Amino acid sequence: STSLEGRKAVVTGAAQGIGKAIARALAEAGAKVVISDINGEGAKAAAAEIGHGAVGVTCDSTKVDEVNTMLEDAAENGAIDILVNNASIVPYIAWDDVDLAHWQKIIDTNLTSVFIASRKATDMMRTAGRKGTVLNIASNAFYAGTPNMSAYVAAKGGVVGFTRALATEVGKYGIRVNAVTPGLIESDGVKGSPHAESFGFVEMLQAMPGKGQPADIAKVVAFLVSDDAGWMTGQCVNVDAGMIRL
Ligand code: NAD
Ligand code: 4PL
Repeated sequence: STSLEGRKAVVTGAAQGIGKAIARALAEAGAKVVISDINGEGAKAAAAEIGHGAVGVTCDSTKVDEVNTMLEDAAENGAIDILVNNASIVPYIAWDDVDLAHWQKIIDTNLTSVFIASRKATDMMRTAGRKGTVLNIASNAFYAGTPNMSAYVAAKGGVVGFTRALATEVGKYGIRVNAVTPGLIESDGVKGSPHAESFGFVEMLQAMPGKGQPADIAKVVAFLVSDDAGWMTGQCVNVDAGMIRL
């Protein structure tokens, strides 16, 4: 069933937005959730709001020592069952302003962070003999080549590629690795950014009208990390009201 009773989950970048909605959905399904974010105050506030035993911790997803310690603490001398790699920067930057410093910051935060947490979490799952699962948040911007976020689109393509490769590497241990590619979502981050101006254009491309909400993504994530998706791995599930047809 879709119940996550007794599962230990970590959601990165979950102080706000899509990550917070995912943390809420997993907690409501019965999981013990660690809300990890570089914004520790926000993570603690989100945990208090969500309840169900959720805990908020400060952790920079680009720092290997911080991530390893965060995951060991979350595992409580065992292993976590669910890792959701959600933390990322969602830039809006004209191509003419994209320099090497921006490129490296986005690749580090949005792609290398996924490797860092997945390396540690799947190693811990294997050691504990736990058939856990990793769920990566990519973006439909990878398919659309969305403007004003070239480094981001490249990083998300890397996330899709790594999802496929890691699924192969850890499948023999019963560990599943999947990704979700959201379309434009009215998250906390998007609301305060120029991306909020894109809804009109994006809705024109969607099969169904409306502004995507964090909960629309969280429901699909909750399914993919549950046993109901036990025969799915290496997949990218697109959730965007039909903007992209794969
Ligand atoms: P958001 O900006 O609202 O929230 C992102 C969170 O990540 C913040 O709490 C931030 O503090 C945290 N974060 C940033 N850098 C971090 C780091 N180094 N370590 C730990 N935490 C860090 O973002 P959102 O819109 O909710 O996006 C969440 C995910 O969904 C991201 O992976 C994003 O790329 C993806 N996505 C978003 C949209 C959208 O339209 N909102 C569309 C497709 C994909
Ligand atoms: C279609 O991932 O997928 C804006 C901002 N528009 O972050 C995204 C689309 C954005 C997207 C994204």
